[in-house]
Amino acid sequence: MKSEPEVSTPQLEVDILTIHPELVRSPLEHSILKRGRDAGLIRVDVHDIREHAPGRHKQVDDGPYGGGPGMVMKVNVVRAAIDAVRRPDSRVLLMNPGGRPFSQPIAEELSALPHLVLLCGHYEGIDARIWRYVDGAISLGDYVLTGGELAALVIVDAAARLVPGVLGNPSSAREESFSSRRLEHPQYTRPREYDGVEVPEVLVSGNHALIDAWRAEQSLERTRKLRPDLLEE
Ligand code: JDE
Repeated sequence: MKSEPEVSTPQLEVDILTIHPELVRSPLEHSILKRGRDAGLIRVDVHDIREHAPGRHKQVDDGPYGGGPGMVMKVNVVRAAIDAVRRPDSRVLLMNPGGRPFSQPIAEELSALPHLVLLCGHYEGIDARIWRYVDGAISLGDYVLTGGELAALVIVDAAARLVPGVLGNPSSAREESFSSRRLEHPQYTRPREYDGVEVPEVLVSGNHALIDAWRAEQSLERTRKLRPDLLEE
């Protein structure tokens, strides 16, 4: 009887399409993302869009029809890069300032998908005919980056830490901060006194009911003061 090693598929698989693969790779090789990948909980691979450019010149961009500054990424090249990784269960997302604003609920939604394809745009964008081949676009916020790479890394980081087992500690990532629409309570560690400032007495009292109540109150107070918008609705 033949026995094969049991290799389960990662909870979340991500393929990142970029013209700067080395820029994207290094952050994936550190800290929690590295651990999650090494443990087989997530798979993140980076692909060079240029490998899908035909011909000797490997041209990925060209000047815009109608004139104007900058370059536009070629639709045939980007589409070929998508098709090389896309599966029937993929969600293909474009990093773009015009996209759906990224948030913790979107990170939760993405972390539960089997396969994400993150497409990093560059220059003045991608030929508009690309929209037929993607499922949506995500924006990190109202500013323009030099390319979608840093945005894609933010999305991978926020989604990966929600995959069960990726964070070392068992206390659920979903319970904290933004999921409950509250800022975190302040934290302290040793020394007990630093530069004349003492750790709040309650935290060394050993009374856990009192500590929980103090933390909840601090959390609410900080949110009221710094991010009152989180408390509305
Ligand atoms: C993502 N928030 C901002 C930028 C771009 C003029 C100049 C540049 C089609 O793909 C892109 C992607 C990007 C990079 O992503 C961001 C971003 N969240 O900037 C452009 C568009 N117009 C186009």
